[in-house]
Amino acid sequence: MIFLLSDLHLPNTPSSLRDRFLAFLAGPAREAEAVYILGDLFEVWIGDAEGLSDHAAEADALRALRDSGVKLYFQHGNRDFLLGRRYAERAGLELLADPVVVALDGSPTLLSHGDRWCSDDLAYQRWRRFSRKPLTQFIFRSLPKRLRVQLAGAARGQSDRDKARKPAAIMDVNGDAIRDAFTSSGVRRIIHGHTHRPARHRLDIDGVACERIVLADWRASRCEVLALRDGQFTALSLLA
Ligand code: LP5
Ligand code: MN
Repeated sequence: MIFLLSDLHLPNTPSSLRDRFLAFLAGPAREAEAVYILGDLFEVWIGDAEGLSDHAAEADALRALRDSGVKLYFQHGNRDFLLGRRYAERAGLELLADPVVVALDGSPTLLSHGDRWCSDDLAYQRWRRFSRKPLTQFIFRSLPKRLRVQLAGAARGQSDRDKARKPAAIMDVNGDAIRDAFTSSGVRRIIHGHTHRPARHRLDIDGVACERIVLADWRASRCEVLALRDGQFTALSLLA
């Protein structure tokens, strides 16, 4: 069995979502061969030093799961793209490129956080290019914690204000970007998160039947992971 999840947005304060994630790691995840976390596991990430103390419980639980023999993979989201090797090593996470093709149950599958395909959201794509530059990240990482907290808060505030004004359609993936992703990778299946629009879309790409699966974001009323067993996908709810 393989589990895939994304967009938990775990805060650095106690939360029911964190409790459910820890219970998942100590429970159902133990049955898995591998767990793929496709980004935005954390609400915001300003550096590994802060992450190691604020998210020590998650690191310990992930590490215990890894030590029990379950492979753990992590892709960066647009909130936690600064998660680095130090935290990954501590938590037993293998960092994956975005996008990446992996064989899931024998079928090549393209995995991504998904934000790269929201190409109609020009303001976001500008921010994405800027914030992913090594120089930007180098400067940000060298700032004192107080300033990094302030800047991350400013970016979050601006993002929320901008989102309130954006048409919903531009915050979804772009059809041509998805078509390009299918044709350039040659896969028949894409799995991603980010858009908070969980669904299974069947598509015809140049006469080939393809599928795009969108993972669910977590909230108080929905904590869901996608399970793949014997070629079948099912959503597993973690709400008691
Ligand atoms: O995250 P969410 O769901 O609100 O919306 C996303 C897009 N927004 C973002 C911005 C993040 O929320 C900010 C997270 C910061 C974490 C890291 C620390 C800072 C590192 C700094 C550099 C290394 O990803 C949103 C999309 C939406 O998804 C749907 O796809 O629309 O995009 C935007 O809102 C983009 C805005 O239009 C512009 C971004 C504002 C940035 C303002 C800069 C001010 C501070 C400068 C900091 C260096
Ligand atoms: Mn996201």
